[in-house]
Amino acid sequence: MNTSQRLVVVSNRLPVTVRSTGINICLEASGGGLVNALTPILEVTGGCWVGWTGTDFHETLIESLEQWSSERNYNLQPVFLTPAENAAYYRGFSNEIIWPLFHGLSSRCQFDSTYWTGYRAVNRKFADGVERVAGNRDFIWVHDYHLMMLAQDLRFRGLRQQLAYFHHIPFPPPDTFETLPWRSEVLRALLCFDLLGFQTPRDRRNFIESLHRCLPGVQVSGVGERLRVRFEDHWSSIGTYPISIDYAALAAEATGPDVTAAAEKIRQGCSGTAIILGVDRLDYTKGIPERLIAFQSLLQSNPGMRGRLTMIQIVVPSREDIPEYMQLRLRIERLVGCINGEYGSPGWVPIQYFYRAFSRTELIAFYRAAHVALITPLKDGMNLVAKEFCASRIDNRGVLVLSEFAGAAAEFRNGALLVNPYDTERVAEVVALALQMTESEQCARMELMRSHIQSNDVFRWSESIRTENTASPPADYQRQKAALQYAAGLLR
Ligand code: GDG
Repeated sequence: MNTSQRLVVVSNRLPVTVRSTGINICLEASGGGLVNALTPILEVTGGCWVGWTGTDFHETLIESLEQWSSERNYNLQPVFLTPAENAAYYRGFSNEIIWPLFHGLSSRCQFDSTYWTGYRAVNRKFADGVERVAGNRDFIWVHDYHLMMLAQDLRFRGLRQQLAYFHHIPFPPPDTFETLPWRSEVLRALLCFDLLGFQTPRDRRNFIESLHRCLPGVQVSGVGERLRVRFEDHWSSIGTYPISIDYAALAAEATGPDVTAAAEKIRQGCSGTAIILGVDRLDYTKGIPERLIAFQSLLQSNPGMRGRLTMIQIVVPSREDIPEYMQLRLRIERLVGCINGEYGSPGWVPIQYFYRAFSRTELIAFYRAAHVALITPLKDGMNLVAKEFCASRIDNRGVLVLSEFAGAAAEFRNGALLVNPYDTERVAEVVALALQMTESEQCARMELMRSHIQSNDVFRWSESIRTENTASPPADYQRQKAALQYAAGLLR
């Protein structure tokens, strides 16, 4: 993409949250790194964002979205989903098949073929939305596992624009991936993108190995960070682009008087004890019960530490309509209750537990108040909390204890203390080491991580994908279209 090219972003959700106040509809901008990184580019290029509203068809909402767009230099193109489409595409295929499978937890998958049918249909619905807004010279950038079939659907309709895809979650090893009943259909569709981006070299390697395993005839060329794959006369560039955060904004916000006052209040609320912090969306991939068990083990084997440290665990509600997530919440709350009941003493509660989202200011205050950030997902595409914790540490203090299975571990090998989240006794030992780390070692490690994030922020991330050279030998679109039609015929 050249930087003047109009950008069309496609993601599962629009960058706004719809709130209904009786008869009125109100739109609130969603926060987050992706929205912050992409909206300036959309503004400058007069682009468009295509995504689900989170609702079924809604006449008044269309007017509200048009009103929103008219106040900015970019448009929001809504996709509406019926409850049945939501159940099959989002709750079913995305959350009960791809999410657990790609995080290496295949025993949790529900391989229901109606989910697949629904997923295909909704990807076509997104293609309708993209086709409605895409201009000839646009750069179309699709995000994440909800929309893996989209490029194939768009090529089917004859769209020839540059199509890029970024995969936010891990890509599993071939032995895991090949259990997906629709493995070759998914890979064929992904190879209709001109550019495929992954979080880590390991994800990209797993993808390439899965191609070799499941798609005979695929050709891979190149070495190092950027590879090129040829399949049925189409070339795709495959690269590693670790996502990041808006470092400058976060570091600046962390110096604010509101944050400083809130951090002080948090420390006082823990009676000056050392603070170990966990911040996660409610999800079984985040390893929250395992982390609580590690903390329990720390208290069990170090009686001298009791009363001298506090764990703060923030859990942000997520996917609450899925029974498995509610069971996870209950499990976490039972564990917190057991540990507090067993080890607490008058004036000291070992775990402060919050099941809600905090404001940005409050969240940064938690980051600044903590002595140790304990981030131990069982598997994670990147984990932005780890990067946000470091960016907030304007004092260059604090220790990051990080799961070796988080994408961020690939960048923080020398700064963080890496742990296997399943090895709860070792996690407890490493937390004990973190609490004893000298200030000079904390400083050296934190500086290393902060300067890495500063020079590899979210703007650099989006720039590196937008300017990637995807130039490929001119595709023979007629042949490619015929191959796609043949593949689709096999699907019916
Ligand atoms: C997916 C992938 C990948 C958390 N608590 C509060 C709050 N947060 C914000 C954090 C952070 C975000 O939520 C969580 O991001 P993560 O990266 O940790 O995890 P996922 O939501 O699972 O994201 C992940 C990511 O996509 C990007 O590619 O890193 O691997 O799973 O930004 O700040 N925000 C507020 N209050 C809270 O209490 N305001």
